[in-house]
Amino acid sequence: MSVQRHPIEEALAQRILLLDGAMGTMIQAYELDESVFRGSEFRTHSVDLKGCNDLLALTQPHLIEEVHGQFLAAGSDIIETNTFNATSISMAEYQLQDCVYDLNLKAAQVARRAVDAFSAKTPDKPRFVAGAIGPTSAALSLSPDVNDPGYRTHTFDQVEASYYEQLRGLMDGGVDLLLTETIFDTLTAKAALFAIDRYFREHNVRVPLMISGTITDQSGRTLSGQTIEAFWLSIAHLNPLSVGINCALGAHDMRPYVETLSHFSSALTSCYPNAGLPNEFGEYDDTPKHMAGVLGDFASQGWLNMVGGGCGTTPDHIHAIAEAVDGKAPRTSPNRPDLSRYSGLEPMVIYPDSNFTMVGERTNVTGSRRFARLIRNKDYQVALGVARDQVEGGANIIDINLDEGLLDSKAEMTTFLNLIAAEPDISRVPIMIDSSDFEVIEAGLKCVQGKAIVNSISLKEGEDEFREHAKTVMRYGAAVVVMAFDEAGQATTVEEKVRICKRAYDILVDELGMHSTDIIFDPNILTVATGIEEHNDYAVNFIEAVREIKKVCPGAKTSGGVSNVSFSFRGNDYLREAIHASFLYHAIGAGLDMGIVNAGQLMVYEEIPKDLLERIEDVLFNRREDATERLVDFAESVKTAGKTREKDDAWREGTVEARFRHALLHGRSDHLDIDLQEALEKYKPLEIIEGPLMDGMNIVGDLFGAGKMFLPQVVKTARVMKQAVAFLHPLLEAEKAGGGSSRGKILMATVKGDVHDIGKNIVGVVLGCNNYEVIDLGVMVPADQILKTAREEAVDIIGLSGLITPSLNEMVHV
Ligand code: THG
Repeated sequence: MSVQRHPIEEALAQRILLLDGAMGTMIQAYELDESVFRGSEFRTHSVDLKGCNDLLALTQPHLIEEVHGQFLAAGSDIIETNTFNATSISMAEYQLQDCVYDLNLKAAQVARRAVDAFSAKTPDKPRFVAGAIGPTSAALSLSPDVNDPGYRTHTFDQVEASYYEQLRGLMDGGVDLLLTETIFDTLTAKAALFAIDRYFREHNVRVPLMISGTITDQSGRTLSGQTIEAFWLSIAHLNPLSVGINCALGAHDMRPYVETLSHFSSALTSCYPNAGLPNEFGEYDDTPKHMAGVLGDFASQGWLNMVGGGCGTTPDHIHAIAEAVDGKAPRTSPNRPDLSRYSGLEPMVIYPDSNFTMVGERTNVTGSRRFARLIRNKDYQVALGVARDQVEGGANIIDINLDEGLLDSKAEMTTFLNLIAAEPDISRVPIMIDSSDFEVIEAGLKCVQGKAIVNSISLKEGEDEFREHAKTVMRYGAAVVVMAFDEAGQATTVEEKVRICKRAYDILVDELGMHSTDIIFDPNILTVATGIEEHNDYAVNFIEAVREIKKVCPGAKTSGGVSNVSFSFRGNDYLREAIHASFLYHAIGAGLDMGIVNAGQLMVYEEIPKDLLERIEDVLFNRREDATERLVDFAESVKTAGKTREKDDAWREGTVEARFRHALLHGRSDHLDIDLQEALEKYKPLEIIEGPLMDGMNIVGDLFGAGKMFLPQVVKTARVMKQAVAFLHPLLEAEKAGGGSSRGKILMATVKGDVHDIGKNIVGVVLGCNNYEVIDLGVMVPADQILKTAREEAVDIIGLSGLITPSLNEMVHV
């Protein structure tokens, strides 16, 4: 492959390049009638063709060339072909699906002619033709039927094939670039990108690729529900020249999204807004002056590499924008740290200081009898509930496995993932597609718009198959779990595990060019305490292998199926959970990044009774010959103890302070009201919050910091705290009513990107009790709203809340 820079990259290093404006609006101005659209070629076509703009490249090429010429004269560096709808899928509406290759070929040639004619006049300033690829009318993540959310009008393969045909025409017509634009459903765009990648490979060519998504409204999401960063993560694998935003909004409303994108995208940034929102007559009102003002400011902020106009923009708009950005430095891409990033509707990033990442295990027909029964009975609504419970229980990712002899696993994977796509509270997290049949995995990859994780591939069948599977994973832009298996079977010793993972790493990274951060090694969590001596080192071997793999495979993550370790104790859930908590504590200490777990059911390591913990750790670390027997014996007693422990009310006998501590640590709110009533005999309402409740919170904070509690457990704690504060709130208000005048106005908000608000809420209550006037904007609050309110309300102080790494950056930004 040549590393020579494309001429457009030379130009982009120098300046902000100008795209063109709207072809559609320009064509409308000609007020063409049916016969003009038909030309001589389609005089007898059976359906009306008026309004089929893409046909004009065939029937009225001079007219299209004239429009291109007007934009070039206005200053456009990049001209888009008139092919936005020129796919068989969209053209079927006019029964023109058989002309698609010709339409694209001719449109590319027309644009080529216009551009070449112009470039000849200004040899020092090259211009470019971008083959425009629109979204089609097929939305692969959305059902057109509200009563059937799993229904799709087209398959991924059909959409891919339709795009491929369009591409043949565009490429044969000589385009310089490809521009996939107005993406409102990322899965459809992925099908286009898949076709582009296939075309490049099959023809051994490559042209720079521009990708432009559409944020449909002020929600900041695409129509299919992705945030701009989740969208970016879904399409970044094709190494696009640029990623940007176009259509739907006017320039002004795009501001926060362009800013966000420019801060994280490692590709160049483009932006071509509509001339405002359509008015009641469907016309666009933003004037050239207005648009140029806003876009010129974006350029001054350093956000832009390419800029132009969408619907409603004319050569006058382009001319004004060209003047506004003239001489302004193009954006330089930020240096992004190399992190593991996945996405559902929202991004999921593993930072160096991230907590352990939990993959929900319950949506697995072999891992859950209940889920298996629901799928067999096609009781999908309840099966979706299993997925939802995992996410609500704290799963950052959900593992989906539908491998069962009696099921059509490919069909079930397709059905279930299509259904998940319609549930934003589930599909906000990335999907881990789990199957031992690679065809099922590929079927799954065709149903997810986010950046998914394939679970799994391995060297089991040798290097050739491994390479083929890995390449397929890369083509879909997914990350991948690699199991420590080779031709000889599953690795059980530390040496084998590390050797196989390193061998796989070298093939993936050095040979295939996979990003190391897209690899997740699973060095096999195997069952201990089976009574078979060879199994005794299984747990400790996994833990030690993780430590080594993290050293020899930089960037790669590690994972494992945690519940496997305790299969010997099936039926004794209490013991199994204690084993998982102990195993995880040590594995995480060795560097384990993620695990497939029952997300809602994690025990607090610190809470495992010490005598039990000792016996568990004897087994996990193979510390004594009789470790298994001792644990099995002990297990009999905790089995019954575990059952009674559920209803164990011994903690109710402690002091009220101790009871609050217990309730917070265990996330229990069932006795909260009684305990609060009792505490009120001793404390003032505010003192309860600042005293025993905060003491309990601090203990939880310390355990969390020490890795002995996980985020979902802490979230349960927060819920209890919230309930306690809610209970005390009216009393606090009543007390305050007698108080003096306001001591100042404080605005508080949890910043964009974060939903955590417990600390903020407590501070708010305490401040309120001290006669400060608190304005609380809630969670996920964008910067502009915070600043606007601060000004309007003339506040004295702004207090921002955020818990996780990305929100820290956002706080700095605000
Ligand atoms: N590595 C990778 N993927 C995996 C595994 C792994 N996927 C599947 C599995 N292992 C991880 N998932 C589970 C899910 C459930 C259980 C174990 C592992 C489990 N289930 C209870 C049981 O079988 O006793 C369920 C009982 C029930 O509710 O029916 O333990 O290692 N990459």
